[in-house]
This record gives sequence, C-alpha cells and structure tokens, in this order.
Amino acid sequence: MSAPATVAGLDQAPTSHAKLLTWVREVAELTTPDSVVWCDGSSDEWRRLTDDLVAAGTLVRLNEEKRPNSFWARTDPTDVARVEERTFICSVDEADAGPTNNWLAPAEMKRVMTDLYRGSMRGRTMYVIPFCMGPLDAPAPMFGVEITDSPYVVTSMRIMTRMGTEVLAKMGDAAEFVPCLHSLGAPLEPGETDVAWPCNETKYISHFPETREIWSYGSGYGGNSLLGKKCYSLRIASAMARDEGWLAEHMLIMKLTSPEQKTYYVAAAFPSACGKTNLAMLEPTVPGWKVETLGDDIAWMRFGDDGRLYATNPEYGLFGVAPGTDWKTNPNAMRTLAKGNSVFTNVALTDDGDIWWEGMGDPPAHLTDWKGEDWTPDSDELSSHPNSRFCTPISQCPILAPEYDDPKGVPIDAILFGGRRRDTIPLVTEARDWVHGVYLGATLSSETTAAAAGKVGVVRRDPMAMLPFIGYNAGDYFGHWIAMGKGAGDGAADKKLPKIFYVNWFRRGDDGRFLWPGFGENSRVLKWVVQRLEGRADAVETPVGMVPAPGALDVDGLDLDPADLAAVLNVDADEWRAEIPQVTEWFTKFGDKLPGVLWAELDALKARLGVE
Ligand code: GTP
Ligand code: SPV
Ligand code: MN
Repeated sequence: MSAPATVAGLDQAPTSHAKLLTWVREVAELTTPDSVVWCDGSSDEWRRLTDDLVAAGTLVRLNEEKRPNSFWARTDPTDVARVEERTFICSVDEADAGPTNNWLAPAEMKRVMTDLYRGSMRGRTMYVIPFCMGPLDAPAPMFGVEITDSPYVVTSMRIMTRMGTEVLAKMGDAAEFVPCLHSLGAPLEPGETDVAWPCNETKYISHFPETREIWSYGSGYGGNSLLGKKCYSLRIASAMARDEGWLAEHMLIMKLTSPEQKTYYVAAAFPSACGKTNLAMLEPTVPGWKVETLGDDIAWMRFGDDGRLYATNPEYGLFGVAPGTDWKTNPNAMRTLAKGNSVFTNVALTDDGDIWWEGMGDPPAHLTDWKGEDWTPDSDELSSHPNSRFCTPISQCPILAPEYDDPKGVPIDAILFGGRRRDTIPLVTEARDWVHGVYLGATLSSETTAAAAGKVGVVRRDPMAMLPFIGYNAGDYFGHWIAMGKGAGDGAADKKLPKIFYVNWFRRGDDGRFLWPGFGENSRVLKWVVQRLEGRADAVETPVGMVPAPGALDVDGLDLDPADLAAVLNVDADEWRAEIPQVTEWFTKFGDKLPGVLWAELDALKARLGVE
C-alpha cells in the first residue's frame, strides 16, 4: 500500500534511517493526517507552534514582562492526570506483567488500538519528534521517536527532552530507538472547527516491553502523552534495566555539600505529588549546607567500575505540581519559572496576564480559573486543579549542579524512600542494611494524590514509589533490587552500596495539622542522614529500623513543640502491628516471585513487635 499523495511532508524526511522511515510511513497511512512535520527543535519551530496554539485557543500568551515566552493552557476537565486504570503492560506472558499492572496480550491490544488509530489524525498535522533521554554524548544514547498529532505535546517535549535535528543526526541511519505513538483520538471532519483541548473519552496507555514500544491514545496531558517520561524512562526502561542489570527509578537526584565542603549525592523516591521536586530544589535552613539539583523525577542508575552506584537524570525539564509552590516553600522553583520559557497547565490566570495557584501567597481579587470561569477568593472551588503543573527547562534552575549533564552520572551515597502517611511512619528511619532497605521500599505505603485519576487520600502500597511505573512483574522487580545489592564487601572492586533511609514529611497530629514543617526544614533530616554516613550522628534501634537518638536531629532555631518532635519521631508498636496483616496480604500477591529474604524480613519484624 502506498501513502495517499495528499499527506504533505511525508517524503521530505530529513533522515535516511530506514526503520524510522518505514514506521513513520505506516503510521501516516493508518492515521491519515493532512501533513507530516519532522520536528527540528528550533526556536523558530517553537515560535510557530506556540503562535498556532494561541490562535487555536489551546494556549494563552502570558504577560511578556512577568513571564517571558510563557503560556497558560487549560485541558478538557476530563483530561487532567495519569489514567492508571487505562495503563497496560502488554507482555507476551500475562505473568510478566504481574499482579500490579493491567494486562492485555500484545496482539489483542494492537488489534484494538489499530482500529482506534485508523483515521485518528484526520484533519490534523502529524509531528515526528526525535528525542534522547539523557545526554546525547552518552556512550549509548537512549533514543526515542514520538509521533503525535498534538502540537501541545511537541512544545512540552521540547522542554522535557533533548529533541530535534541534533538527535536525528546522531541517530544516523540505524540507531535503535523506542517508537512512541501518540494520538489524541480526535479526528476533524472537513470544515469542522477544533476545540481548544481535543482528546477522547476512550483512553489507552499501552506498553510492549518485549518489543520496547509505546502506544498511547485519547489523552493529551502529562505522563499520558509526553511519552519520554513515565512510559519510556520508567515502564520501558525498567524492563531494559532488569535485562541489563541497572535500575530505572522514580527518584530525584540531589547534591549536598556539608559545612566541611564534603559532597554527597542523594536519590529519593516518593510517590507522585509527595515531595520530590520540592526536596530536589530545597533551600536548606541549616546554616552552612548547600543543595544543588540534578533531577526531580527520574533516575537511571548503574554500578560503575569502582563499585559505586551512578545516577543520571534522563530528563531535560521539570513537570512540577503547581499548587503549594511558593517563595516560602520552593523559592528555587519560583526563580526557575521567573526566567520564562514555560507552559502552565490548569492553573489560574490573573487579570494582568500572570499565573496564580493555591498556596502562592494571598489570592488576587479576581482570576480566571482552570475551567475558564471567573474566580474570586469567595469561590467555593479551587482556582487551579490539584494536579496543575508547570513545565519548565531544568537549565533555568539557579541551583542546577554542573554534573547534571555528565553522561557518567553521580555516585549515590544514600537512597531515601518516602510516602505520604498521616500516622505510623516516623520522620526518618535508617535501614539496617540493603535487604532491609529493599524491604522498606517494597512495603512503602502512601495516600493517593491528584497526580492520578481516582480517589485521593487512600493508603495503598506503592513499592519504591513505582507502583504505576514498574514495566514488569513487581515480584521480579523486588528480586532485581535484591540482586543489585549482591557483591558488596567481597574484594577490592566490590560494590559500595548506598545506605537506605525511609522518610515521611506528612505525619499529622490528632488535630490534623502536619507535625513537621517540611520543605527547607527537611535539610535537618538530610544533615542527620549525612552524619549517619559519616558515622557522626547517634541513632536508636527500634523494631522498624534506626531513628535519630534524642538530640541527634538538629532542631536548632526551629520553633517546634518538643511534644510534636517526639510525636513525629515516634515508633508506635500498635500502629506497626496494624500494618502487619496489610504487608502479609501485599506480599502474598506475588506468590513464588517474592524473594524469600523479604518474607524473612517480615518475620524478623513480627518477632521484634511480638506478633505471632
Ligand atoms: P510528581 O511530580 O507528581 O512526581 O510529584 P513530586 O513528588 O515531585 O511532589 P512535589 O514536590 O511536587 O510536591 C507535591 C505536593 O506536596 C506539593 O503541593 C508540595 O507543596 C507538597 N510538599 C512537598 N514537600 C512537602 C513537605 O516537606 N511538607 C509538606 N507538608 N508538603 C510538602
Ligand atoms: C507523576 O505523576 O509522578 C508525574 C506527573 O511526575 S506525570 O508526568 O503526569 O506522570
Ligand atoms: Mn513523578
């Protein structure tokens, strides 16, 4: 079958990569767009696309003085977050998707989605985005190509990834790449006027781990449509990492410098909307400490020849939760956004062409809210959707660490796991060793947030903050984590494993208030973590791990009720006993796949808690 002659641009491909050309042609034939555009990533292209999006009503240009080259977008009110119910891992064997993922056989999913894609780009432009996750000068650059009919996705991908001409050139005519197919599922009839945010009620976010392919349909927002992010860098990459002996994790990466000028690198995994961006950009309140940012959402980690675990950030931008971001909580994010070149989605618009969201100081007297309605401080509704986001280049972060762009990565000294729990989990706990740390990660629990469609505030297990992102059987994933810890302490070139900690910034008092001030004050916890690495801070053994000894956590100058401090550090044996049946039920899900050492950890915990 040959392409219809009406598809303009199909034959003007700036590449001779045969596999890529064949795929682009096949998709064009299936989806029948009006034209095909190969994205070059230039500022001219950005200008053209944003002008078009403004004309289409998808974007509103913000006040040039306050927010240069920045835009306000509103989605369809039904397309506001990742759709976990509609996310599938289509492994050949259902067992390889495991008990935590939705599954459909690859051939069946491809049949269903091919029907949906047929003609789905009619009346639209099909964009081809060559991109690279991580530095382009890496020894083995991690290429992807996203085909999309959403110009909003193209602009977002330009912020979030390295993309365009240079990437395509580097791919040559044979480089491997992950094909990422995305369609809004909103074809236009001749003469039909478009809506500002096209999408489809039917949504599929599908992954084919064996063939390393991604097919997405029906949603234009966030992780559903920016396919380099969760789909590639976590779900597909986690399957690659399992096969190749590395880790693809939902982690921030930060650099800490102590008053003695010693540097440490920390990676931290918290579930969506549980504090990664804020910790990654933290302004320390403890004098003499410095924080620099390397990444805020995803870390790829592999052991180096020196036995240390090196982390790189595959992304190029920040896609951060807007509400709660303020000069008081995250001044470095505010400074990053002040430089412009950003897209704000589902926040509120001020009358003078700036943006506002809940938590950003006092509300103006009048706003246009995320649904496009008038809003005043008396309104009953939030001005911004709880999962509204800013999309901004990470290069604008004033505390970006220079190593950020180094393909070698940075050697990780400590890994933090954390969740959002109003009770039970202390502010900080140190794991006894790697296996205990993996146990803490595997049993991590958190209250659900607005980052995914569905109920908010429900406690669920979210292992390593990866529940929605593990691209294979989670039992095998735990086994992979255990295996990664093997080979420590047996020779000169042995592994030097990071120490593992478990944190919880979100414990609350009986009155519902947060017991710990959080944000910049979390530097106090980081100080204790570093001092534990240095063997300089005291800890006490509890049944669940080591917590700061009385006086070991620096609370100098902090206005904190001693009773609150005690409460936030408290290990309540009754609360922990109540967790045991939940953990048992969780582990049972994985059958034979669950590593025996994790059952042994649970047994040891039960013994320490005096549970039968
Ligand atoms: P994703 O981008 O969805 O992966 O989220 P994230 O993990 O990067 O979370 P982020 O840092 O954006 O924070 C999410 C929400 O938690 C925001 O509303 C923050 O203001 C709030 N938050 C972050 N850190 C703290 C903290 O230390 N204490 C409290 N109370 N809230 C926090
Ligand atoms: C998350 O939900 O963890 C995010 C936002 O970082 S999204 O890109 O939509 O996945
Ligand atoms: Mn995230």
